[in-house]
Amino acid sequence: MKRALISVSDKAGIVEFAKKLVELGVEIISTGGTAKKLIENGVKVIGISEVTGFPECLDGRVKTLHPNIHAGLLAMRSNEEHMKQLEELNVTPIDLVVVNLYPFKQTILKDGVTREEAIENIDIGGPTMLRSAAKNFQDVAVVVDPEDYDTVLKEVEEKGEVSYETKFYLCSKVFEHTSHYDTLIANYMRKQRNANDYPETISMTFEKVQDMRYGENPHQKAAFYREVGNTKGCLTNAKQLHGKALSFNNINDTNGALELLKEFDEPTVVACKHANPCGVGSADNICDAYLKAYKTDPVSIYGGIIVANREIDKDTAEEINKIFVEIVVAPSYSEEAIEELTKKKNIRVLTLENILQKQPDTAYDLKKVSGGLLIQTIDNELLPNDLEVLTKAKPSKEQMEDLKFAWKVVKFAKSNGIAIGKDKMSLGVGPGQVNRIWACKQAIRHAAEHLGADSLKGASLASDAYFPFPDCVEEAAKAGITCIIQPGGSIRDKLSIEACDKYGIAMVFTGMRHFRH
Ligand code: 93A
Repeated sequence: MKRALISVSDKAGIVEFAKKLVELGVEIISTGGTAKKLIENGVKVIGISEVTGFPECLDGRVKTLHPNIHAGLLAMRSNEEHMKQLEELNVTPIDLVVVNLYPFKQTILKDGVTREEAIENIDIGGPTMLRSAAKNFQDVAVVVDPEDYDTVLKEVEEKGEVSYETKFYLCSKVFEHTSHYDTLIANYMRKQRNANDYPETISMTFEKVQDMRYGENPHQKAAFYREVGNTKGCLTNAKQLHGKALSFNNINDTNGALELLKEFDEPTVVACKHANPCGVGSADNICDAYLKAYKTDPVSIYGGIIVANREIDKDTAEEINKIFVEIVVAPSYSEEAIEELTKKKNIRVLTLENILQKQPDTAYDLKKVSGGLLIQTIDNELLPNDLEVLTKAKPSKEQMEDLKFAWKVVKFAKSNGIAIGKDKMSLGVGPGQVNRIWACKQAIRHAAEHLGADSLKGASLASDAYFPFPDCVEEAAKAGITCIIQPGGSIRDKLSIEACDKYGIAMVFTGMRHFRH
């Protein structure tokens, strides 16, 4: 290794790295700011203009974009003709490129950043050099990540050069890095157009949060990635205060619980199992909300996930600790609550700021299918303003509150889903059934088993999609349910309305459904 080109925006560790290279007999070419820093720290460098014979110009927009650089990077050392041409053109080969790019991501994440500022931070010369060097990786080592400085130094020190395997590894890292960089630019541009569209090709990019021990099952490998951008209120921003690292299923299930929690403004607790709500309670204080969520299903909550939208106090922590739960997420905890919860080794305790912040309407919802990806806008709606009541009985104000509560719960149950609620408490949930009557029967059974059949008298039932037959109404009537909310829209709606009228049930049509698969 004879010649290195160093041009970095992130200058961390660069002085030490360059110094060692010089000690190993490598000469260094560098650009404006990088050269200045190196010289200030006593590293001998050749200015880029000496190599290009051209001044850095246009406020630095043109620094390294020159054939003297790119011929030096792209010439194949094993190709005699290439090497002969370099000699004729008086170009010296470059063996190592150290480049990290203008901080485009950091720039667009700044509050109030202008479009001009963002655009000025699109690096042109850097990715061009990375691409040239990576294409010619057999002859050029290319470092884009300061984490790799030591590996390169060690190999140059030991063998005088970087091994093929390391160069290939570094090259693959370059293309990963530049495509991430370009995707951030493409996404920024799409957002600038306020486009919520579906282009012919779509690039998305994520950054790793953590590796996981395994996936949905122990024989599957897994990692967790975060979106780049505003992820306030998202699980990727939660801070873990106690317990083992979250697993794949923990993350997926907690996400489901959080999405439901975001529908409630008053103190509310959601208990979830396998991403389905098993108990939901709202009350004047978080402890009562927890007790409601617990009571509705003291069996399923065991080993489940609890998310709360208010600070967890001592009383609530003591209640939670009476059973085994996997995860608790809340905006904060009182000191005594933390002391109480962390008595248990196996509980994971997390805080999440902005817990009620929803994703923006422009966010995409993604579903992976074999060989493809389904993309849709997220289901950010709850209820339309104009609800229709076609039954003789009309819901009272209180019943309307119960219906809305059950409707929120059913929105986040897997389809086919039915949820029953009363007095700001879910009584029964029947999620993920292959036909609606089973979901209905399950929700009723759930309530009857844990709270007694009487709990259903005067309760409200919500269905995530329309009733294809009046059988759910029949079932609800038998249980003593007095009002129902459902999208409507079946060709047999009339039969359901007639059944409601027969039993004195009030039924609200929403005109909006909430399938969740
Ligand atoms: O403006 S550029 O796209 N034009 C160039 O020719 C060029 N060459 C290197 N940006 C260019 N760079 C970038 O400058 C590097 O990728 C690096 O991020 C930065 C280092 O500049 P300085 O050494 O002046 O701090």
